Amino acid sequence: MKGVRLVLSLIFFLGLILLFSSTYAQDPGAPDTVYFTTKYNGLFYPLPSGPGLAFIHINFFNDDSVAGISAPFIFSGPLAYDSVSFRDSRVDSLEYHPVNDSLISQKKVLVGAIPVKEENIPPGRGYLTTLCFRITSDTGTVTVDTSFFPPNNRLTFVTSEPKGYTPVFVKAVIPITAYKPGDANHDMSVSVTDVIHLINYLFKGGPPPDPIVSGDVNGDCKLDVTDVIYLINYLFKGGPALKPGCAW
Ligand SMILES: [Ca+2]
Ligand SMILES: [Ca+2]
Repeated sequence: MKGVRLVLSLIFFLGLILLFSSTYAQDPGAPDTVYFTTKYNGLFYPLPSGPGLAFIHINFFNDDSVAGISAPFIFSGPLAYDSVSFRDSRVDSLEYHPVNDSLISQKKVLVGAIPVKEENIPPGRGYLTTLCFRITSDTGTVTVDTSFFPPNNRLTFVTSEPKGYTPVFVKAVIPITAYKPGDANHDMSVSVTDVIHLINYLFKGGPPPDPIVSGDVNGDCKLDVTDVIYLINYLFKGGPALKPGCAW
């Protein structure tokens, strides 16, 4: 009986090896890559208002067309998951870009992109998706890594053959920086000097706000003259409160 079990186990493992060697072919051509970006190279915690939304963009590069993507992620650090967004994504036009966050208690989320009726995803570079979080501490580091997601999802791109391969993956390690909305010169108070700092940056070649997201006081994800006006109204005319900057 023991012998039979041993033989069965051997057959099982040989089968697994064959399966993986045929399924996980070499990536043809230049290595396809999955990597992370944040708009201002960091995550930002607005003081004193507390957590604003933070965005970690998951990008991908492929030099051949792709027939399917399975991308499971695991994250750690002082953050609470909010949602997954396909805004500005290269796969947003696909009917099927499923998201599975049923394992979010383990800090895992699975993102897929599968052209069913559409053409394969053409070669290119840009967003796959964006993980949206609330940062829960004004200090620390957030990491996002690839993971395994049951029943059988690992980071995989599929060619049209269809063969799967694992793209190069660049793990994200992102520091958290605290800031006060409107405190463009980063002296921890908001005053007319910050108005001038913003004006100098926008119109006179001066240095950017530090961090740059502190200048987006109307929270519209852009830094322009409307932020200068908003800040002036807040300081001099009892205008509405400064908003945490949007770093989409
Ligand atoms: Ca200041
Ligand atoms: Ca703005």
